[in-house]
Amino acid sequence: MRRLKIGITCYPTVGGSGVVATELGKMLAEKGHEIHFISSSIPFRLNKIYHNIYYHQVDVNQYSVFQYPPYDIALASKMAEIANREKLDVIHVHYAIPHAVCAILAKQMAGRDLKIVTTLHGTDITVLGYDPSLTDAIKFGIEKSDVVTAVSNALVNQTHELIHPDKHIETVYNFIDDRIYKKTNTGHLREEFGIQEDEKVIIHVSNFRTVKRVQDVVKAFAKVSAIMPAKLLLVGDGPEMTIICRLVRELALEDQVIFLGKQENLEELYSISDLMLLLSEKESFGLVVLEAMACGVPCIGTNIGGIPEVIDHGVTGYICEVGDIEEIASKAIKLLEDSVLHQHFSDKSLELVKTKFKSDEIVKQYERIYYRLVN
Ligand code: GMT
Repeated sequence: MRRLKIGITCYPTVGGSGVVATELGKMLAEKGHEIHFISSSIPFRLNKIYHNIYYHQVDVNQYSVFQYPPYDIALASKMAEIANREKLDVIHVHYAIPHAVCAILAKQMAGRDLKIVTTLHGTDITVLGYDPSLTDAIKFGIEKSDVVTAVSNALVNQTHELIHPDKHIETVYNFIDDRIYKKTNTGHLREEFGIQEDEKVIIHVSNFRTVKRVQDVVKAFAKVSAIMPAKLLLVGDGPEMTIICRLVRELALEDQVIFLGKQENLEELYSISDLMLLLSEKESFGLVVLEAMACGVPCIGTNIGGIPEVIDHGVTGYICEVGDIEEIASKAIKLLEDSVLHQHFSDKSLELVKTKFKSDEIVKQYERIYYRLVN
């Protein structure tokens, strides 16, 4: 098979879509493909020099004549420049708007047969899809892409229901690098965080947006900690943080909740955790659940979007209704009190990551899509 030249555009800042795009690029590069990241800053997971990976920065200048900086035009222009100069075969964009629309414009500007693969990650559909001023642009971005993928079956269905594109959308699940996400020996962290021997550790990782319902995490934790000694690790930061701090104070949980803010090397934190809670009201996949499972941590998630495709209910964790704090807490207590059940769920979580979400297989799925287009 000939090696491909692939452009990748994503939002480079912290977020699951940027993580998946970057990890995919890194794995494709390891397989010999030439990868060109085109984005406004270096994707945060691209933290060292990688053979076969190039980065092209999109400069968005602020001109006084424009009310808003012309990011989309600058991106399309950079995509066209790189597509021609590097003779890209494919450009793989993450998010329909603006990235798929920019790629379509870039293809016209470049005047070459650049193939466009678009991956939908959720927010472009589940949030922007409700904005009538954007639905036509999303539909256009999807229909004019050569191949469109989504990160869960739920997102495929939602896209059809909301946007009605005349396009087949394939599910390609997210994956994690299992060389990084695995149980590591970080017992010393328990001591450093002041976690006692007999305390169970619950973890939540998100960007603290309202859709993540972090308040439910704290409320469910309050019920668990009334029954057994426990600590809650809150990892991440975002708009809900002030409300969460207030809630923790109101529930008198200051000594049990550890606010860690944004962190890297999450595998170290998962490795000291007994349970992960992701209780969102919108979630096309829930990458943090997969990361936790890869470190042997059972998860409780909500019955929305792609979460039930990631957590196998009653096997690797539990699925509960959004906002059902009683049920979430009771399932958490059941799992944390029964060490045999917990070990079983932990083993099954590891197994699921290595089968349904096997990174090699998922990267091959993307490769097959690219070869289908260029051959
Ligand atoms: O969840 C977020 O707020 C970030 C967002 C993103 O763009 O990175 O995450 C979306 O993409 C991730 C990677 O595919 C998924 O794991 C998340 O479930 C999805 N978020 C939502 O659907 C809300």
